[in-house]
Amino acid sequence: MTATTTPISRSITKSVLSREQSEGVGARVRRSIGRPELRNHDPFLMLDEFSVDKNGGFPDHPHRGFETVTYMIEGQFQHEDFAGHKGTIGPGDLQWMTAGRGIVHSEMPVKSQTRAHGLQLWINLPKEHKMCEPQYQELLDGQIPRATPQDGVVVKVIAGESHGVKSQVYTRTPTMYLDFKMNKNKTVTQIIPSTYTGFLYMLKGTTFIGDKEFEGKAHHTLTFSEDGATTVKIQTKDEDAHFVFIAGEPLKEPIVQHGPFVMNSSEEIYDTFVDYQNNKNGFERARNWRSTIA
Ligand code: FJE
Ligand code: FE
Repeated sequence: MTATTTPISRSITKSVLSREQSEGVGARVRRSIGRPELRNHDPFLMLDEFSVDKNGGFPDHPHRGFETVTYMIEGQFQHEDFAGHKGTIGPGDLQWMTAGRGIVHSEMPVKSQTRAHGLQLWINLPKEHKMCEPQYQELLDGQIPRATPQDGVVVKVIAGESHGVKSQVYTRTPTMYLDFKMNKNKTVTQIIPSTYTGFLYMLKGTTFIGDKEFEGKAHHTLTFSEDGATTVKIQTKDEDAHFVFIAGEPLKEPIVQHGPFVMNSSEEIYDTFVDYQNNKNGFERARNWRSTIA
């Protein structure tokens, strides 16, 4: 018999740099989750740090079977869908969109500015929610609760819980999404359920994670060990840092993805093509629809 002990803090198993690549129309993205080295990070499908100028964007396109979470860092971004849902989000604002059975929409920067910069996360939906009615949860920066575990550490709680502060966002896939701003020379411990997979995506500065002080720098994704530990220890040294902490319960269901459609089998993907083509089963309003912002 071998005795195994669960470590206190998760450690880092992988560090991957995301360089800019082209996506959409004239948009640049640094792809984190979803790139070859970071595929199948169940329940997460994709994380892009996007940067779009007034000539670029993500014009009319569909989604089915998952959620897109758009979090703005800088600039103004517009959204319009085939049901007439329209809005603009600015720095610090959040749009949590459950595509469910079907959304067709356009995501474009507001034209009168130099650039729109943010993060878009794709979260897979459990089998029983893939064909749900679409839903939006929109939060302005000021409506997102903050935890201040100590001076010089501010955590925006987008989803889940940090230091006693809870988000009201409804997650069909259990998810934590935290935005950390840490001054230099700070140490903070974040609690994470033992079964969650997760990672940090660094936006600015340098962090040191776990007891082995694994170094994380800007535009790197740092994946957590899956060893059942229920904390992540995060330190800064001689630089301030800004990063997002994303974790969730793996669905452990088959994933068949074709671009913006993510289902459990190739039959369901085939049915999705037929539905999209024939404006059925959630795509009714796609018939002859064109966005006015693209
Ligand atoms: C998409 C290509 C795409 N990253 N980041 C293919 F570009 C997209 C897509 C996005 C996207 C949108 C925003 Cl606002 C931010 C993004 C990819 O829209 F869905 C497919 N299938
Ligand atoms: Fe989209």
